[in-house]
Amino acid sequence: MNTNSQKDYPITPIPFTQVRLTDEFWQPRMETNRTVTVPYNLQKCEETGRIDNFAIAAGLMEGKFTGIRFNDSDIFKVIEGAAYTLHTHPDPELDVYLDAIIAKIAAAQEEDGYLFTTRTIAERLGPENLASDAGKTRWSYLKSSHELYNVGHMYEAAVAHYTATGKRNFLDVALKNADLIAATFGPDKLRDVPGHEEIEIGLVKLYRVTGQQKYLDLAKFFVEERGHANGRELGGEYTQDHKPVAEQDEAIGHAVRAGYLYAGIADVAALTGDQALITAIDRIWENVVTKKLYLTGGIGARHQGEAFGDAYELPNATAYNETCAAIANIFWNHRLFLLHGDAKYIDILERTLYNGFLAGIAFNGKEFFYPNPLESDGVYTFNHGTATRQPWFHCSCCPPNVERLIAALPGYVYAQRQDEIYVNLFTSNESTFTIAGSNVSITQATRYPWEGTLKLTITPDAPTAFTLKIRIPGWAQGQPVPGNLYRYVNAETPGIMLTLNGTPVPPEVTQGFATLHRVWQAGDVVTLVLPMPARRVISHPQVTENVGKVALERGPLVYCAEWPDNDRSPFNIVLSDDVLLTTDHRLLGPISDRTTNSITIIQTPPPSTTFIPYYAWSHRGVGEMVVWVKRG
Ligand code: FUB
Ligand code: ZN
Repeated sequence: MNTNSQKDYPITPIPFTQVRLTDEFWQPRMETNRTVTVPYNLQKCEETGRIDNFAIAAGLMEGKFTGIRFNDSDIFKVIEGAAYTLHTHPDPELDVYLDAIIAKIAAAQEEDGYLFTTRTIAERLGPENLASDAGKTRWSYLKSSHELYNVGHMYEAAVAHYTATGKRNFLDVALKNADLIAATFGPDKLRDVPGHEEIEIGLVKLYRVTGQQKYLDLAKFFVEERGHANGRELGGEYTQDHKPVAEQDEAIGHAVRAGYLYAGIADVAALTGDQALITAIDRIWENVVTKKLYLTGGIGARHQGEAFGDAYELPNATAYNETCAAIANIFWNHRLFLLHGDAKYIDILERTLYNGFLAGIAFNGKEFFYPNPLESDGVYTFNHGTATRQPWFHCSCCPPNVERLIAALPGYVYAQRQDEIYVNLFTSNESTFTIAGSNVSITQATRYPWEGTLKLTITPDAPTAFTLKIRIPGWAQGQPVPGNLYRYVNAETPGIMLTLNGTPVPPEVTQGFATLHRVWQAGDVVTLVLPMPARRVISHPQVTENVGKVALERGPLVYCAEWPDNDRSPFNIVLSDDVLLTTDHRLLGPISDRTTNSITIIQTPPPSTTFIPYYAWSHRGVGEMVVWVKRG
């Protein structure tokens, strides 16, 4: 591990290996992820030639390059997710299988560390193997080649694999490649940047695991070199390469690229203390949450360029909202929380997690959305050729990305700053950590997101003084997101109740956290009640598509109206402000399994209108769905 006494995030996540989910919402999804999605993604990588590309590059088998120039990255992400599952569920068969794939990856690596299967195959077997836009020679077309993007994912995967297994077989491949890149790029070397960011995050992970400064320096170089035309043509807005990062103030261009860049900037800023980068990243965040964020936490409004739109350009049916962009948004907001300690970032993370992200994968763990619109007529084939989830894609960045996030989800629940513990996400779990020299366990019991009651049982191995900081979500305080992009029609907030060992404690909320400091004794119990009425939300008037419309939320969930639950088209629903909204538990018809016990919002008197959680839409065939209905 890195032992440098350098700057870093002041807050550290409690690792996912120390948090065991026991809840009914996420734990079954993690199990589906481990038992279905991981093997499914591996099988897809086999079937589609993604693994063979490495074997062919290595000369281990005959064939030709198949697919897109960045297909290498998909198997890296799948390995990363699989490695996380090995931590918690040792699986010798999976371990051996991953080693076999890693052996092919290692064999495909060129003598000097270069790894990019399409070029290696092209050089061995002929130029027809060079995927389009890969660039004629090494590093000659970084704007589009994805040479640096692919290996960024490899670094993340290799660190995950090394951490899970203790084996260096993958890490050594990654380091050899990173050493080549560090020897090639830099202020006195080749001054160019990746056209698709991602390597910055990967390099920081390599730095953390090895303690080698050169990897952090390289990440810093790639961040700072953007927007500087030192002997090259700038990539422009699409790749966030239009002006220096420290001068940027608007989320722009391809949304996944942007999200990974912003996460990478946060990493570099935290590790170097660079205030100009922190100011820039804060400004860009402000821009997103006040002008470019969907209610679901999705980002990237336009299909064209998979890109952010202009301020308030948030169309519903044609919303792109790539699942990978939601994931990037989660990564970015998590890092900003670690930097600033403000709950508003976890609020955005939570909104994205339960809505814009979770819709991206079907309950069965093997069908996926790439774009995530907020409205569908059941006809427009927004999902790269279909109007419902698909079992993989030709360009299949999203399915492995979903896998790696779900596998690591418990790592987002808690965080620690010296003798402070942050309770960020609400989900039943058992966790252990060390604080002020004591071993402490926290058991969290809740039916979140269906109910807003939370019970925390604290068990230190000896009485220990520390501070417990429990997030009070913005939605519970009458504000869906910071700023005025969205607001509740009725901002009145029912009282939040906090008790300690049965005695009410007035919640003192600082930076969005209720703070309790005391000498904790084994068996201390804290309860938090966050009332969860169904609430109407409206948009800023400049979101033209939503003028005269209203959406419904309950707790962290955004709701939608879908065709099977309503006897009229969801497009014809009119919801007046005075009609009573009641909530109910119900099973979503034929898609019943343990995870589908949903809450609906019913309009009385009849005709009732039923809304289901947005993440659950499109499980019962193809048809109409709307998030924003007419306000009567
Ligand atoms: O370019 C690699 C990935 O493919 C991007 O992150 C996605 O948006 C998709 O275009
Ligand atoms: Zn994607």
